Amino acid sequence: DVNVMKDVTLGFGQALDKCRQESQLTEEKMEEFFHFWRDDFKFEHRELGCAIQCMSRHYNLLTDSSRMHHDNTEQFIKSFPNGEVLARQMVELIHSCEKQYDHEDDHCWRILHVADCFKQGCVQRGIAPSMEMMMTEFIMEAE
Ligand code: BOM
Repeated sequence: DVNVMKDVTLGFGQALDKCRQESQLTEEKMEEFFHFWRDDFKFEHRELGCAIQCMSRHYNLLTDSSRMHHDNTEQFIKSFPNGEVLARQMVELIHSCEKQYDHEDDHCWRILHVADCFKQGCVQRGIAPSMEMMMTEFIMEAE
């Protein structure tokens, strides 16, 4: 459900500020994390992969080999309202994306490809939130 994905993204996105410095992800490359869902968003900066790695670590969602920690990720998603409706589906989608890019040894690049694959999978499954939805919620939270 798109509402669940909106909440999970905004929750996950809370870690962006903490991760900007170590990942070198400047505001020109990504202003706010929810821009991830824009139709025209390009997955081209390695720094974004590094930032997602840092953000995932912040929530303890990665294993020692920088792959998704399945149980922790499922619990993280379930910590949001109605998260249980998407948790398994998201974990399976991310895992199938990880398998496609397992040959990539650079963690930042691999995670960037996995993130792109994850987004495409969400769009195909109709669980990707619209940009309008993301902006509205983001502005409401800031007020
Ligand atoms: O192999 C490393 C796994 C990294 C997972 C990357 C998945 C895509 C994350 C970007 C979007 C996040 C939105 C919600 C958070 C889901 C946990």
